[in-house]
Amino acid sequence: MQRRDVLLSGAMAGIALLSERAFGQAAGKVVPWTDQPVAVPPPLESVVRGLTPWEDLNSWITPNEKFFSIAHYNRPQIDTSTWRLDVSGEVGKPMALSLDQLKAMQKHEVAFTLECSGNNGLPFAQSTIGNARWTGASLSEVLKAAQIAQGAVEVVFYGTDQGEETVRPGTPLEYQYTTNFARSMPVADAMNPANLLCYEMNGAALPAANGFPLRLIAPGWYGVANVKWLTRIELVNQRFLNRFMGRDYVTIREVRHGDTTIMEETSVGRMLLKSAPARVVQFDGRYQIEGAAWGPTSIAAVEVKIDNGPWVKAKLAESKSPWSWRFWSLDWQATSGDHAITSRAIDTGGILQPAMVDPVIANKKTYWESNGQITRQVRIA
Ligand SMILES: Nc1nc2c(c(=O)[nH]1)N[C@H]1C(S)=C(S)[C@@H](COP(=O)(O)O)O[C@H]1N2
Ligand SMILES: [Mo]
Repeated sequence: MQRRDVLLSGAMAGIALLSERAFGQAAGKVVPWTDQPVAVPPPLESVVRGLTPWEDLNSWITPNEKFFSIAHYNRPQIDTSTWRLDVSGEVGKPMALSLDQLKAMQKHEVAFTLECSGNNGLPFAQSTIGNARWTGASLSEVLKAAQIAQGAVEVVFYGTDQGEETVRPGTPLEYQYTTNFARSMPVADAMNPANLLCYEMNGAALPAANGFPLRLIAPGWYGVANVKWLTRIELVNQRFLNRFMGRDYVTIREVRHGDTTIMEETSVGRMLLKSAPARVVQFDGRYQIEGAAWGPTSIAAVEVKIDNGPWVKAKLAESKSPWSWRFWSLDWQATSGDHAITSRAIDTGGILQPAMVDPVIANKKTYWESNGQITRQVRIA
C-alpha cells in the first residue's frame, strides 16, 4: 500500500467509527438542554404518564418501560377470561372474539412511531412519542370476516375506559352523561392493511398502560386514533362525532381566503412531518447533535441550524420502517457559551417542516398538531 492509501484508509476507518456511534453509543457524555419542559401539572398526572426526556433517547426502539402513556378517562384493568372484542353494527356477521381467537389468526408486525398530537403543544408535552414493534391480527381481515354492509360509512373503535362528559355546560340545556373513549375512521382508512388489532408490544404482552389486552395500531395516524383497551368495533352508517373526534382534538386555525379570514376547524387525524433535536453528546473534544425525524411520508433530509447560522444537512441513519422515526446526527465544532439548535425535516415530496412563524403554525389557535420546527437551548462549557 502507498503511504497515501494508508492515510486514506485510516481516515475512512475514522469516518466509519463516527458513523457507527451515530446514535446514543457509549463513550459519549450527554450535555442536557437548558430549556427543560415543565413537570406535568397535578390535574393531568393520571392522564399523562411516563415521559422520557429526549436526552435519554438512546435506542431506536423505545423500551416498554420508557414508553409514555395517555389515558383521558380511567385506566382499566381487564380480565381476559371474560373480555371479548365485539364487532357489530353494519355487518353481515357480527362477532365476539376472545383474545385466543385473535391470537389464532395470522400474526402481523409493524414498527411504528406513535406520537400524541399534543406533543410540543403544551409546556410539559415534549416527549409524548415513542417507537415500538407492534404485533397482532390484521384489522382488515377481521372486518372482512364480519362482512361489511353496503351502508357502512365509518368504523368506530370503543375503549373499555369511561368518563363523564358535559355538553352546553352552565346553560339550561346542560346535559351530562357517561361514555366510553372512542374514535372513528372512514371504512377505506380502516381497511389499510397496515392497521393491527395489537396484543404485543416489543415482543411482550401489551402493557396495561398501553391498552392491555388489545389496542388499535393505525400507522400514520396520531396517537389518539390508536384506541387502547378495545372492547367494541362498530360499523356505522353516519359520521361519528364525539369529544375525541369533534370537540377536543380539533385544530382551529385562522386561514385567509382572499379578503376574508375564516376559522378552519378540523379533526386531528393523520400525523404530520416533524423532527426534533434529541440531545447533544460530547465525545472527547468533539460534539455531536442527535435527533429524530418522522411523518406520514418518507424523510428525504434533515437540516440543522445552530444559532443564526446556515441550514446544514445532517447525516440520516437508515430507514428501518416506513412508519417509524429516522435518527439523524451532525458533528458540531461547538464553542463555549449558550447555543440554540433547530432542526427541520424535508420529505421526499419536497415538503418542509414548517417554521414557528409559518402561518400554518403561527395562525393555529389550539395546541394540537404542533409540528413546527423545534429549537432547543444548550450551554457548552
Ligand atoms: N381507550 C383509550 N385509548 C387511547 C387513549 C385513551 O385515553 N383511551 N388516549 C389516546 C391518545 S390521546 C394517545 S396519544 C395514545 C397514547 O398511546 P400510549 O398510551 O400507548 O402511549 O393513546 C390513545 N388511545
Ligand atoms: Mo394524544
